[in-house]
Amino acid sequence: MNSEEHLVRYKMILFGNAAVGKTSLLERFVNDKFEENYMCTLGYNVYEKLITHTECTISLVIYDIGGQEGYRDLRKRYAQGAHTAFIIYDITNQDSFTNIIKWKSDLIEFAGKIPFIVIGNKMDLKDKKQVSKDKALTASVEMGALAFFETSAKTGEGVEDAFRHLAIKTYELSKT
Ligand code: G3D
Ligand code: MG
Repeated sequence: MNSEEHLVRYKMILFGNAAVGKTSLLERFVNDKFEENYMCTLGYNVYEKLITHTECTISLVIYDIGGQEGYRDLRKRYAQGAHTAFIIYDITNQDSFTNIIKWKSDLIEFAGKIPFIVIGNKMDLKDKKQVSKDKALTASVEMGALAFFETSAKTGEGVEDAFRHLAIKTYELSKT
């Protein structure tokens, strides 16, 4: 069976404080935004990206929460049925890192025990860095994340790798 014949589809969500770069990471990663403003009354947009793997093609259907992300009810609806996730902080903002624990408990409460990876975004802003890579890596392992990546939505560094890694790991885990 070739990879085109075998398509798997995952709903992916992005959790993290406002302004950590969720939308920017998506815009960087996804070339073709599909159904722009789809369900905007519910406060989110949906994107799709295909990832080719040796055994299959993975369709990541990625939901981006909008400006009303402060509302718990909206986040709950946003997360329902998700298969995989990013938990994102901003490397220049200590509070956004402290909160990743809270984001993980919301994730489990709303979507169940799904695979996720931790992302430290804005790595281009090295001069303003507040969260060390070592500290973030340790926290990620303790939280049970599949992996930890630093990224920059601005330069693109690490972005493709992070999404690909998550998609492929999610698929591999689904086989076990
Ligand atoms: P959100 O969707 O998590 O709320 P956004 O975050 O994607 O809207 O990004 C919030 C701000 O951070 C934006 O700036 C955006 O340009 C900036 N940003 C996002 N990712 C990066 C990055 O990797 N590097 C740098 N330097 N900036 C980034 P504004 O000024 O529009 O608020
Ligand atoms: Mg956003």
